[in-house]
Amino acid sequence: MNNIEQYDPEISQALKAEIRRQKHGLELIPSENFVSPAVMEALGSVLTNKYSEGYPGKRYYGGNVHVDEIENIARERAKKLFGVDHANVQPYSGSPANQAVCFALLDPGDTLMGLSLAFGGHMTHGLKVNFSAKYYRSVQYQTNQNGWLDYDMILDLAKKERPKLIIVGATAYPRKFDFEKFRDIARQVDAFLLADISHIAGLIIAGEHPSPVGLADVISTTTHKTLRGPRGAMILSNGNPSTPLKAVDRSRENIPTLIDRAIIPGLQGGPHNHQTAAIAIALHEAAQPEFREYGKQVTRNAKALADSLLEQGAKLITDGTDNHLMVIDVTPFDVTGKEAEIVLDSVGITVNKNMIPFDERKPFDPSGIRLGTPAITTRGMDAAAMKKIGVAIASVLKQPKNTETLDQARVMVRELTEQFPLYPELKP
Ligand code: DSN
Repeated sequence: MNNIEQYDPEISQALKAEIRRQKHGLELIPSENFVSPAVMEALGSVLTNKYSEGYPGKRYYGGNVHVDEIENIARERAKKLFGVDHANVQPYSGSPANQAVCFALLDPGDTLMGLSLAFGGHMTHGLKVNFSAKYYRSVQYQTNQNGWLDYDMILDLAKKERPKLIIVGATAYPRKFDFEKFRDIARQVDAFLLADISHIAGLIIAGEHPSPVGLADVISTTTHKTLRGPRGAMILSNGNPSTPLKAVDRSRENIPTLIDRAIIPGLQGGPHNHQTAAIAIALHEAAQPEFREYGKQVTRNAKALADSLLEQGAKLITDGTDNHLMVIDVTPFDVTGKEAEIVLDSVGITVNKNMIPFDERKPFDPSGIRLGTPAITTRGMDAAAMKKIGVAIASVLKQPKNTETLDQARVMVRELTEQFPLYPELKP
């Protein structure tokens, strides 16, 4: 058998270049992270060869004795780590997971309510062009002018629109969610409550964010963000044991069965078994005391980075952060979000352009950028490093055309990435 370098030089070259980019750059996109070598090993394993439609013990294919073992381990680890009765570890990723929740709990045309993407929500929370608004009636809530959720406003909207499903969760909200308030709102209008904890799952494990368990009816999460696993997702719930081969009523107690039946036969075919094994390994890692310390350092670093940026005169949405991310309004620097993303990329700092509340610009060139600390914290970076990064980002945004400033930022990136190496075993 040939390796990639011998068999496919074109792909090999691009892959090596990506290894160099990750090793020598500062990855500040808050939804990204660096998995362990063990997680990567599972992703590249023979498990990718196997079909396993169904669930452990109830498969439509033979030869699944080892896959059953792996999926059972993944499910048990997820249940124990989050403290829930049931875990489905088969969703291919976050969007399919949310699609499965909608498929399980709603009929086409039913109303769902989520945070608008333009205010930090996610496409699957009811964006006009997404399945969540094409097949369901979507009602969107917003933040207030300063970027904070306004729970009275959300309650008023829920009472007016009577959604069947309310979604709490975000991709660019720098503050904590009050899951109790969301539970009360959902109960008042007799709606199911979905907590999409994709961004904050690792922080919940680390005790850095309250858990929605016992408050939300169903919880979805990707596994590759603060949880630091492979790309993938899980759906967690409490209720009666799942009976995936039997149709059940749409009640809270039956959510485990409703979710399992929504995944297969509702939406998906064969689970990605290599991904399931990698999720199991990541859950084992997340159960270790070091992971708790990692999660705490992620939020400490986010605060340190936010403080450094504020000291340099940056304008942060909600004036700071209590989680792993922050959104900067870059208009005072006289650049657009797209320009900021490009110039920071040119010095080795990766961020993404992002809408700010009540943005007057368009999503492809909005007024903000979003940054976060999960990936650089995995490299071991600390508050002192955050201070340097904040100073460099602000100076680049203040003087995006000054070659000396850009060179100084490049030097800072090189020094930090050498001080905190990534994947030393990978030599491109
Ligand atoms: N694309 C993810 C993010 O960047 O937050 C959400 O799915």
